[in-house]
Amino acid sequence: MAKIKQIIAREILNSKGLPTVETTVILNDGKAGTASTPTGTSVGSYEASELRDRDDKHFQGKGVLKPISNIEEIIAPAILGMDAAKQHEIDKKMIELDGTQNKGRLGSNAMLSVSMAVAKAASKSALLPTFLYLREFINKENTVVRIPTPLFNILNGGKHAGDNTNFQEYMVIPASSKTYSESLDMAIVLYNSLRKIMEQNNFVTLVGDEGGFAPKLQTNKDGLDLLKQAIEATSFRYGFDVFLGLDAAATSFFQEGKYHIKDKTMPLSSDALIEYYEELNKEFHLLYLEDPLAQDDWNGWSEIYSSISQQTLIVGDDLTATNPYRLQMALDKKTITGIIIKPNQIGTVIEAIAVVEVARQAGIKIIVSHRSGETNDDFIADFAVAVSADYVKFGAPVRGERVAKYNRLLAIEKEIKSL
Ligand code: 2PG
Ligand code: MG
Repeated sequence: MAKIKQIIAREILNSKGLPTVETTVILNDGKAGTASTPTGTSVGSYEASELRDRDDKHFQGKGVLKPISNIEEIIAPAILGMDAAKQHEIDKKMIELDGTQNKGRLGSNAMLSVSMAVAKAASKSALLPTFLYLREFINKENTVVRIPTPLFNILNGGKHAGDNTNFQEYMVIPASSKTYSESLDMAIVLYNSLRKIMEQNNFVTLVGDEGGFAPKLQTNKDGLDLLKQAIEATSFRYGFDVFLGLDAAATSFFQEGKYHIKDKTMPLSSDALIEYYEELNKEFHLLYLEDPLAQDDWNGWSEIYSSISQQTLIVGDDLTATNPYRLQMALDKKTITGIIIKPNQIGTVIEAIAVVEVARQAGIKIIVSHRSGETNDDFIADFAVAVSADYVKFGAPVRGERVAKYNRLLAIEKEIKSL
């Protein structure tokens, strides 16, 4: 039983040059854990609130000295001396200290970095890798320890790439029968194949926030065409070895009741956008479709569920925001067959696990996801394996902050084999 002895918080930069919170938790047995929080670019309205200083003289108002002082002056005094293995009690204590619905007082960035650092330190104390330690906190019934199938976002769009397209993420998805290392190898073959196709078509091969290529395209459909060509230029069979998926992130192109996409000259109603997805689906047989509609377009979500959820996973991200109330609404209204889990959308490890449990009970797929603004922290790789997620979404298989997670999964894959 190791107790929390010291907590140190500091300001660091994320992959987009934005300050973020990193916390080290030191226990009285000498073990320590360090964790930092990611930040989204397409942030939904129902996410827990990240605290920033708004002091123009420090990192252009984006500094995080306030959440850091909240850790040092409010959270630390309350949890020093607590047993680090009591993750429920520690997270609950922070939730009480915050006292708001959206973590607006202490900041989700402050709370999550402490929550994850506690879990990392406690797992070291327990002499367990974090992915095994965290299983203590899940309902293990009907779960297995395995690596989730990765979704590789190899073409970046929307807010992650200067609005080159409206859809945000174009993903290749290896068949779930592949081992994780085979999937990673496949992702690299496909990534390099896409680069070649782009070079042949005179596109610049610069990359977006998540490491995927970010060509300026005429239409959103062009992105799917490029991915299909990239697959066809390899020995992988489209629809057998590899599938396509999209995160439309539709909230970001929804204005004044209409969806604005460059494929059509006029803005689209919800029904018209759904028809367009149906058309795309006939051609590309999408395995995965995230945030096809805006975060409050409940009717649209019910419609698309009725129309294509038999063939395609319909996944909530901005819609559900890793929030138990939003998830319950989404289930009651029959809108999703999968949910994105981002611990920073809710703010503590235990609350994120609670959302996973509800999703699993409901029989929908669980996708653990990074954010576009990441650090090299690899906690979510362990978290995804611990909660027995179906999929992980960590971006393209390039750039340090993405590769940190993919490489951690390689290490876990090897550890699992020796269990
Ligand atoms: C998403 C995420 C991660 P962001 O929409 O799924 O890919 O993007 O972190 O910008 O919200
Ligand atoms: Mg998303």
